[in-house]
Amino acid sequence: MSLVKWIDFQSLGDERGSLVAVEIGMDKAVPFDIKRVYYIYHTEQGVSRGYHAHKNLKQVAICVAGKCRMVLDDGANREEVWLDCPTKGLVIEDLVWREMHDFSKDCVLLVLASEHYDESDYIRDYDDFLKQVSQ
Ligand code: T46
Repeated sequence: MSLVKWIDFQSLGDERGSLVAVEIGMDKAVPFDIKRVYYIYHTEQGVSRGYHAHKNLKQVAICVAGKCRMVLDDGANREEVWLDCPTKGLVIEDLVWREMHDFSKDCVLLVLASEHYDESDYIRDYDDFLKQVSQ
């Protein structure tokens, strides 16, 4: 089964431009209650981010401007996708190693998260991650 799951958000555009609304509990497009929203921007050229997994955190990543390449790895399979469309959300489940590469200068990556920030939820060592997914 592919690690790559997309949510297609409806674009409510008109002649003035485009708008996407993410509402909780309406169409249930996002498969969890959102407890936190953060965004990554002004990433220096050539810098990669991520290199971790989460024990208990589901997220949806939407590239609202520019683009970046996301690598997802569940310990058995590794897949990569470009995030480059404000109407497409990438669902990232828990216990998935993620890396973000090749950020464009104008990239703004918006992330919807199912839990509050908790540093103890991070698995930052790839060998630890492999141990945890093989348990
Ligand atoms: C993820 C990928 C896609 C906070 O204080 N609160 C927060 O909610 C977040 C997300 C981060 N931080 C602090 C922790 C670090 O001092 O912000 C700093 C940068 O975080 P980090 O190095 O974890 O950033 P990324 O880009 O490597 O990873 C982030 C998320 O942390 C992570 O959950 O899945 O984006």
